[in-house]
Amino acid sequence: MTFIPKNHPRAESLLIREKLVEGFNDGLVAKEGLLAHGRGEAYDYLIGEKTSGFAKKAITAAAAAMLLADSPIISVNGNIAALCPKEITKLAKASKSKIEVNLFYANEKRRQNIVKTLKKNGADEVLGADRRSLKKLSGLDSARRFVDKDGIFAADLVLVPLEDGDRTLALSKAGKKVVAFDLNPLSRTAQTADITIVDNVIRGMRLLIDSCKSLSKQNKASLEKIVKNYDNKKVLSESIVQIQKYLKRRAKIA
Ligand code: PTJ
Repeated sequence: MTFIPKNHPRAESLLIREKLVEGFNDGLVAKEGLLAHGRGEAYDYLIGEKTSGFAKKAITAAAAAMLLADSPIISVNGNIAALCPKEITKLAKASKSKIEVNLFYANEKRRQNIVKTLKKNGADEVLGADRRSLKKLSGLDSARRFVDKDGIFAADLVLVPLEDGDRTLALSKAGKKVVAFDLNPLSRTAQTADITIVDNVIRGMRLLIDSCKSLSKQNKASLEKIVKNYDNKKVLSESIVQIQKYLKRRAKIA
């Protein structure tokens, strides 16, 4: 791993980037995943590289929705497997969710590497690797359409961290609630999901685990109230306004 001096002004961002590069070298991340990360970095810069109030609201609603779901599932791609494998397994436990590997750039070796990494980081079971269990999700032409019959296919809530846009709509049309992590509030995923966490998965995932743990002590009625009062359009709009304010400040016209 490249040495990043601790006092480098952008050390944190560079260290996250290194995790991706390491994930690529270890056969977890697709080449295109490195580009996707760069896009995320740009938006992270624009939201101030911190978890804002709008993301915290979405995280609370996401935790409540996951706890209320009958069969929640976390969909894992190469980038998320490289960035937060331990957090995925912790979140699965805290929210009683299943885990499924689902790739856009389908590659058998990479799929197996991701399963191994998740298991090494504490996952009991990882779906999506057994061809005999796969079914087609309708309304989708990409490789992502192949989903496990006992996993994403049967789930009532799917967490899609760091997604390309086409699948969220297909999942929604199939009647599933979709929770997404996406630093780009303008992306199709962000705009289509029921709950969009506009935050870096590196920060937001930990907060989501904590939120699931603390909300698990609450009763069903109060969890339902959190979800009912949540407004994703408003949260997305707040994130766009934050970017606008940031740019105005930098342009010194505010
Ligand atoms: O491993 P695979 O084959 O399933 O492929 C995964 C990628 C990510 C390559 C694939 O899903 C893809 O091409 O995604 P996109 O269309 O580039 O979208 C990724 C979205 O995630 C973009 O909107 C980015 O802004 C956002 N993003 C990138 N890094 C982060 C992020 N959001 C949250 N946290 C990040 N660290």
